[in-house]
Amino acid sequence: MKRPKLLPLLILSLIAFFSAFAPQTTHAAQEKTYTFGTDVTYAPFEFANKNNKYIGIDLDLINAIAKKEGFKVVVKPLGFNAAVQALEAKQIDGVIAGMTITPERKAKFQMSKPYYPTGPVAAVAKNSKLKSLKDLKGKRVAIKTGTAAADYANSIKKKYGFTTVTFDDSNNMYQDVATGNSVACFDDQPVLQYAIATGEKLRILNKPETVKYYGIATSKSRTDDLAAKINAGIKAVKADGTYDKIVAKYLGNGTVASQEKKNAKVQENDRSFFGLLKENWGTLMSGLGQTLLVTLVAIVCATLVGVLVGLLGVVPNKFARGVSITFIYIFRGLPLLVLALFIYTGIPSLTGTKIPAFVAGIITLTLNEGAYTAAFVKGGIGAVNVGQMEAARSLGLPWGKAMRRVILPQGIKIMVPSFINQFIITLKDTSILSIIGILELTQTGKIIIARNMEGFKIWTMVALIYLVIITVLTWLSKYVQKRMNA
Ligand code: ASN
Repeated sequence: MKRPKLLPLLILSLIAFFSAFAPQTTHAAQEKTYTFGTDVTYAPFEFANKNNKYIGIDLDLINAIAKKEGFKVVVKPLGFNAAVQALEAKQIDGVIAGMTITPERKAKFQMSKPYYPTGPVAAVAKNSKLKSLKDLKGKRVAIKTGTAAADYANSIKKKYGFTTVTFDDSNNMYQDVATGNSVACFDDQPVLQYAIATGEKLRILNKPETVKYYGIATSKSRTDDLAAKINAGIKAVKADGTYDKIVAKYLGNGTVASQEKKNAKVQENDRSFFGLLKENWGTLMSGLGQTLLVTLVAIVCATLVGVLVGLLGVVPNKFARGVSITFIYIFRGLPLLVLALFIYTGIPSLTGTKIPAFVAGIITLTLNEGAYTAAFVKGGIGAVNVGQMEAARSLGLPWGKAMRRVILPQGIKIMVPSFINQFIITLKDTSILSIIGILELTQTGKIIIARNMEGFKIWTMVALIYLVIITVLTWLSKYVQKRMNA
């Protein structure tokens, strides 16, 4: 039979592959794309709509600015504090998240021209008897990490004698007040007003002491003209009426009544478990897709690293064993969350090079799960009777061959259950990566709940999806295990 002409085929596919990545010369490709971090939910400035698409004044504003100034934007809902940290680490180009311009922030970041007036206030449950800040004495108050409202609350904490508890997003903070765990929360006036107008059972307690403004933050050390473009863009959209249109689109004539009408429409949706499941199915599935992708890549990388480090731990070489012990010690010892933040925001703030969230997530899981894998690989080999190695060696087999032919086949059988266990743990651990903004299943759940406040039903759905996948994974592993033993 004639051999297929492989060489031309190979060359053709290489050309196709590289041309896909070659710089495009079209105009569109020359427009620079900038990434902006935003809050998970901060309506009317940023929030997910019914189809889980991000909308809001901030989103429309940055898109209008980009259009005017000829650049492209990608907006990532990281959560406010995480977005600010990502900007500090230069992982993103800017933050647009209802971000108050404060002297401290001006010192740290390049803050744009002001665009919307704001100020921190306290809110209590609608039916609460509290009347003023004085009534907060001895009570527990909710604040949100890293916000101007939290700084304000902390600054008057002593004077009014309350204690604080911290949340990562506004929605959780409001829930804490609604359930009565905290008697009040501190957030920005326009955001609280909107939340109340759209059905949140809260009441604003006081007036802001001073008027502040929202601005868009970029990094101070940039050498390009992004900050100037943003300022020029804000000026242009304010001058030509685009900005007013954007605000009117979300706030209507600004009255509570118009919001209540909108809210009534939302209530018409099917709020039953299956209604919500149907409505959010696509989003949940895309989150699951990301979870599975991260899990799969991480399992492959962690297994490779783990087996390698595990083997290093049993070779007759002190240095190699030292490397193995240190690796396991460090990466098994570090909490996954700390490791993820260290890689995603810690390292880039030192080196100045971006690490995409997906890559940072994979590195995190590879190091952590790899360390656990290394430990049981080492243990599995160690569990094979020492007599076996001695016997193999006395038969004249060199160490490497004895390891491969005699010890490993027995060791691997011992390790299989641990591998299965580790795969399942890896799948579950991906949820921690929601902290660095990977849109996996858990983060997807958070975003949906931030929009519809259906915590119980949505977390039940998320939990069920995890359980289904873990069950399938377990069955699959058991099947492989049986085949191996057959
Ligand atoms: N308004 C907050 C601040 O300026 C930001 C936010 O919660 N999205 O600190």
